Amino acid sequence: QKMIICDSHIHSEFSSDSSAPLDSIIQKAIQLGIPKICLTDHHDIDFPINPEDGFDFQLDFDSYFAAIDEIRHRYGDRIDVRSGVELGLMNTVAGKARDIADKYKNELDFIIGSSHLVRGLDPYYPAYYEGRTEIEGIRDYFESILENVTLIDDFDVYGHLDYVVRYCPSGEKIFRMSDYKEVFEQIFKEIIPKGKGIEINTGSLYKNMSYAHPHMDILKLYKDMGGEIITVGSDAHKPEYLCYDFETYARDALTSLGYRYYCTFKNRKPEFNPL
Ligand code: HSO
Ligand code: ZN
Ligand code: ZN
Ligand code: ZN
Repeated sequence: QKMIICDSHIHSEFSSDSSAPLDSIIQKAIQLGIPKICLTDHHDIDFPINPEDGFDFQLDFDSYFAAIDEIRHRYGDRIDVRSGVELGLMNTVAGKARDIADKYKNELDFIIGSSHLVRGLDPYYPAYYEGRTEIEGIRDYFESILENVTLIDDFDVYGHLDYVVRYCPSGEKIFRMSDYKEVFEQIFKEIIPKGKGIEINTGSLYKNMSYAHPHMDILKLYKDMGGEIITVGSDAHKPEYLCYDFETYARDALTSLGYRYYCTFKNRKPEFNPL
């Protein structure tokens, strides 16, 4: 029985927007039978605190690594627990991203670089789309990713490439690859030669979307341009969503595009696992 053996995008109570105890996540992973898991709690560099929810998305790295150590002692005979981070990137944070990757080079197995903010605005909040068309808002997000990957090297895969589509007022139907194709070509031209990847993120499937991030046309372009590094993550913020739709969606999505492997990371290096 084949299975995708690792969830590489998971949040616990160390993320501002999750209250899931680390222990509950690991217990769920063991129950699901996966032999590895990579925790990727949020750290959004220079995130402006939102007064409505008070979330600051700052990770207390020392407590996080200490808790992971403790979890490894408790469950290490049953599951391989990797420590990663989902690093929120912007064009202004290159130096700080480098500092984090350097400071924790012995602790971090994996860094997802993600865009949660474009010029200080999070698409999650309605202000992001105010005063412009949806296509402009979406384009701005993708162009900011291009800027980030040009300026910043301290990530292994770029997270949920079309996160911005999840929150656009008229929903996913507004996205057409032809409106943005040349931006993605430039993004992939930048990251593929550096050995950096992307992820398939099934988190959208238990929210409001019919497909996982990113859209199949984006996954296909990465593959067609020679990209080979792809991780699989649920973006679960609760144990119940661990490995969500991995077998019922992610595997078929990847194999239908001709992907034969997905990656897991240890010490910032990819391991290739058959699909
Ligand atoms: N960055 C979160 C979404 C969020 N933004 C919640 C603000 N609050 C994605 O996990
Ligand atoms: Zn989150
Ligand atoms: Zn994210
Ligand atoms: Zn996430």
